[in-house]
Amino acid sequence: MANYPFKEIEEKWQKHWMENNHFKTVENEKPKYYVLEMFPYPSGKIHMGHVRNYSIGDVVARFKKMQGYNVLHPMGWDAFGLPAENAAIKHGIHPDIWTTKNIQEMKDQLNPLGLSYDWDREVATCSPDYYKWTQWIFLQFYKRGLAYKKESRVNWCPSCETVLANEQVVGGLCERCDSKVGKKMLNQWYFKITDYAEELLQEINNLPGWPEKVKIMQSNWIGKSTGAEVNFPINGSDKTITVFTTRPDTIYGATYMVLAPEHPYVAELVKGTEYEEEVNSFITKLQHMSDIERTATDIEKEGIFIGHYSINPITGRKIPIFIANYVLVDYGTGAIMAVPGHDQRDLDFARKYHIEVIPVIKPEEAQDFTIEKEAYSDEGIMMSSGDFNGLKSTEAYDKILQLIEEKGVGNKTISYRLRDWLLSRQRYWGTPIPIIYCDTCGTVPVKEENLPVALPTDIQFTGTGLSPLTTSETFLNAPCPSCGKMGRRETDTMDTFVDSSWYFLRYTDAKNTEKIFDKEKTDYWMQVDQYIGGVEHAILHLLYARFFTRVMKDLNLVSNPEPFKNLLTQGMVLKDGAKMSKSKGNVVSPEEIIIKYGADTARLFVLFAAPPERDLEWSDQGVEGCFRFLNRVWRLAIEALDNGLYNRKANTTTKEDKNLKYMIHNTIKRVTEDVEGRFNFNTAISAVMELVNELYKYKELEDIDGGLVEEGITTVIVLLAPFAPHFTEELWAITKGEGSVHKLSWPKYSKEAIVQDEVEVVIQINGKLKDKITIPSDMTKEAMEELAFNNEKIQSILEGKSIVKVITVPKKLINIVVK
Ligand code: ANZ
Ligand code: ZN
Repeated sequence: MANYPFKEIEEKWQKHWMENNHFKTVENEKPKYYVLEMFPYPSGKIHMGHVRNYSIGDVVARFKKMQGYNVLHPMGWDAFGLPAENAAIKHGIHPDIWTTKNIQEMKDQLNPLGLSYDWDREVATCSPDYYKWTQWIFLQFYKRGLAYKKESRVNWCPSCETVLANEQVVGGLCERCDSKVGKKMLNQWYFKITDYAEELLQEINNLPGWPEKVKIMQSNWIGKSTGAEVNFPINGSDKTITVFTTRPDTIYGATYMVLAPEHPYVAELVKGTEYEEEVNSFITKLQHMSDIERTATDIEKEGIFIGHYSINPITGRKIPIFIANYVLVDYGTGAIMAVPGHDQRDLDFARKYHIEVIPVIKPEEAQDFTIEKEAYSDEGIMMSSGDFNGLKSTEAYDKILQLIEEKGVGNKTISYRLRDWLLSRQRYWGTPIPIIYCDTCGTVPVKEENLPVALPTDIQFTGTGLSPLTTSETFLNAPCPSCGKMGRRETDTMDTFVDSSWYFLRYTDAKNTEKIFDKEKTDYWMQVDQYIGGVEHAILHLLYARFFTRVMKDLNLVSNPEPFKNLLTQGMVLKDGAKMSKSKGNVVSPEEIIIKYGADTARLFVLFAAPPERDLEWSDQGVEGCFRFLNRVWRLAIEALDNGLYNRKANTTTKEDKNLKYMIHNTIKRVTEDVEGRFNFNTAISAVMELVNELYKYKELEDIDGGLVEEGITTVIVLLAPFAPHFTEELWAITKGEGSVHKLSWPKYSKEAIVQDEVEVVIQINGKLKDKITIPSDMTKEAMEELAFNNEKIQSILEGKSIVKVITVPKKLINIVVK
């Protein structure tokens, strides 16, 4: 038989589903289920990673629908961002046109996959009816003091003359032009995510449906440290330097102090001294290093003595002050007391610059304790620490902290690594920040009724550091919302992470023109029951989305402060062991697979080849195998129908009948359990494959039950429906003649059918396993014992021994105790 006509079938059903609004969703009485895949950037091309992501989501959506849920499964576009602007500069095509064209092209590539999206809820973050609300959120944040402007040190590419996000600095170089990236002071907009640091951290504990590794990454990113701030007076000056330390117990071992080179005191302290020049050139040199590089453990520690000393407020010891590459200005207080005995970075530095090392904590059993190349960072017993000697370091920690507070030289504090979120971008293709600057009134927010602040079209892409918006006369000048005099608009646009921090809420009420969304609708749909996306979003996107949702909860816009109940981070698609990418030239395009085998095979393969969380290795044979499997199911169903197998009456209920019945229902059980919660689509599919094999064997028997064949084939079709939606829809139509397989209820297995009436029992001698036998499960104790004693293996072991007693547990074991 020829291959099944996938092309015809897939086109037919896609058209049918579309015309019949098959995937339209409205709120109703049923329990709801919201499944969401992270929306794509409209690059114009769908790749295998997308196919995998969306196939996973689609199986969940279709499965839950069959389980009786009202399923929300929307799709949209993360449509602002740099590539559109680069295309504009390079090809002279307007970002709007470029983006719209790409969205259409991607839709044209998505539709052939048969995904069950409700396209009526589509959003594109670059459309004014979406970014109007992004601006509205900005205004709410601004009112609450959660959006503010500050002068700060940012990554600056001197060649592109623009600010870069940390992620755009690769190995100290600009992602776009490979120039060395520097630092520059600029006035920028921030979101005060640090206000929510503690909440965002604590509530990670209430996300049982998130992968552990993602939770750990978020915790580390927030990076809470408890410790103390301690004031060290500068010798011969009225200034004090405050350090942040997590180890007050080591204060007796502080042998020098380090300031971040950018610490505001540094310039003052060296001004006009012999150190000034050297310090300045050191700072210039460091500007080319990212914070990540500077704090890497294996980086060469470098620094300079700046000619001053400070006084340890607990010991009175006078210690030299350095600046060094490894201390950052925007963590803690930008200054540290250096304890080389117990901190590796300090030790490396001290050895290099011949600074004294004083160990103040030793391992509990140690006699003569010295430090060589490795700092001792564990707990232990205090030494060289005055009155605290001999105490456990954990006790000394509290006592020294107490002393610091009593003496009034410092206090307990908490420090977070999380920084406020810099959202200003000097770019065109983003959401304009709705602010007007007025000479009289200062910084004035645009009135809500005047939103959106629309992106103008009369702009030039200068390719320099100024936002292209500065070139638009129509945009730039605007009356002050407060006094009406001519003011000037903010020309920065927002980081695209802002757009994607709330799109999942807009889907619940995507076409609302009056409000950002109706609370009743978000209350009905939220939380997202299952969110699916790449692990590369484990930190920023997911943290920002959590932050936004928390703020919206505080604004009473939503009820649940956590947006995503369950999170699945899917693995990558590899080929020849490497991630598929253009640069490696190992890309398999979804289009070519769909043309050759159809979408159902493509879907089946990406779901079958690996569990969703693992990386998936592309295999042409694997794809071929999935295609063959579908054809095998096709032939089975068509042949059974053509040969009248369904109508064949059986006379007996044979052992084979019972076995097939068992297989059918056990497959339902396995697939249900594998798909539900565990998302083990690969084992679910292989369970169906086993059932198909069994049906092939069964139909060759002489005496078969036609009803059972029909039940078996129907079960295969229904169980495969979420995976291969067109294929199963067509087979359903052919074999049943009416209805949609996707509107059926998910099958339930019969408990009776999966009771095995045979069980395996073990035979033991003196409690040791000797043999296993299969017996009817209702066999009596006596009959079991008789079988055991007639077993040849057992007889030979028993020879010459005397039997003390026999312990028999029905359905489990026979234990013969001998002497
Ligand atoms: C003395 C000390 C002794 C420290 C010791 C550690 C071990 P976490 O845990 O990551 O928060 N530190 C403080 N501010 C810094 C900055 N701006 N740049 C670089 N390092 C900084 O790290 C806190 C520890 O890192 C602080 O505690 C401080 O060194 C250093 F045996 O103080 B510690
Ligand atoms: Zn004004």
